[in-house]
Amino acid sequence: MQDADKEALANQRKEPEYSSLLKRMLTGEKLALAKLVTAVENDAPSVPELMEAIYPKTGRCYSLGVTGPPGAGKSTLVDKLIARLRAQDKIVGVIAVDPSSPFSGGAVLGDRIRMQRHALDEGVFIRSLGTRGTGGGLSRATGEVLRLFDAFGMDAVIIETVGVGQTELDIVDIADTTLVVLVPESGDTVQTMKAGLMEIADVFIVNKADREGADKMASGLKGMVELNDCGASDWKVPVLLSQANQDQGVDEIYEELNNHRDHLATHTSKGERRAKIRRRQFMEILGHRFVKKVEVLAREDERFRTYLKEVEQEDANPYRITKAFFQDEEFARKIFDSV
Ligand SMILES: Nc1nc2c(ncn2[C@@H]2O[C@H](COP(=O)(O)OP(=O)(O)O)[C@@H](O)[C@H]2O)c(=O)[nH]1
Ligand SMILES: [Mg+2]
Repeated sequence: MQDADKEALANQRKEPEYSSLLKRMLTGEKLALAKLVTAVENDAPSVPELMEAIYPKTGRCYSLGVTGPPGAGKSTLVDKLIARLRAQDKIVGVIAVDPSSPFSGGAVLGDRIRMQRHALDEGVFIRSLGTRGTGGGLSRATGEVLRLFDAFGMDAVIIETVGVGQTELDIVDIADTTLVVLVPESGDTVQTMKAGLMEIADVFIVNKADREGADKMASGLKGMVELNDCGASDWKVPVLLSQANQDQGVDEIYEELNNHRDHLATHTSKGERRAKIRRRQFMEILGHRFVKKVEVLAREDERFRTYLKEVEQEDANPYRITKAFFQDEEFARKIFDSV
């Protein structure tokens, strides 16, 4: 049997299981949602089918990205924001992403504790994602989990990520609004610029306002925001002080989030924005499936292995061999027949 046939058969066997999970998820069953999230996290073979099926049910929820250095108080703040959303009867999803950890262990355990009081709330669903199992595609997995949450019927999804200037997870591409949480210890504004936070922040928070240097940090950020304001956008990035652990300044943050959301609704064409998102999703899905296909070939295809052997040779030129690979019609067929 051909590899592709085997894969199709395996998918068929799994299909009933996934489609019943999907039905249960769409009727609001959290356990079914949890299982589907795990499938997405593990990049299970049925995921493309699954995502295709739920896609028409997405595009309704508001997504909020919360990023900043470790220990800035992101989870503490998220906990307080969940409370605000719940007070308005919104169904809330939280995705806690830790790109630095292969396991969704340490940091996320802290997150869980910080958000503990919401764990038993029917209207809150908290899930953590580490790099383990995601095939390196943490950004893909996060986007897909967000779409699952969206299809489930969440009104708002908060994505907490550790932002240390890494580009692995481009939260801006995923979230409607991006909140950057800094602390007085985060250093000067030059560092903030270097980390690229200026470009991604829709709202800046200086948390731990009880600490020395908070006002200075905030005014530095304000100056930077003004300088950066080149009129390209009508949105003026607010800089707010907070003490998340004391629930201080959180109402103002919540208000600005709503302002930004309204701003998006009135100032940007929804159609245009969505088109851009779909274009990016298409490129991402295409790239991901192509890479996966090549990985399968590398593992299972005898003839592909001759390429690998060749490239391992002392004087091999990987560029020349890549060119030869692309000119090899058999592989073109193998890749495109079964993607
Ligand atoms: N002093 C002070 N500590 C805070 C404040 N907000 C949060 N914390 C504490 O900072 C620590 C790290 O918070 P956490 O929310 O886990 O940070 P995260 O890593 O950004 O998610 C915890 O011990 C919080 O209680 C604040 O405004 N002031
Ligand atoms: Mg945290």
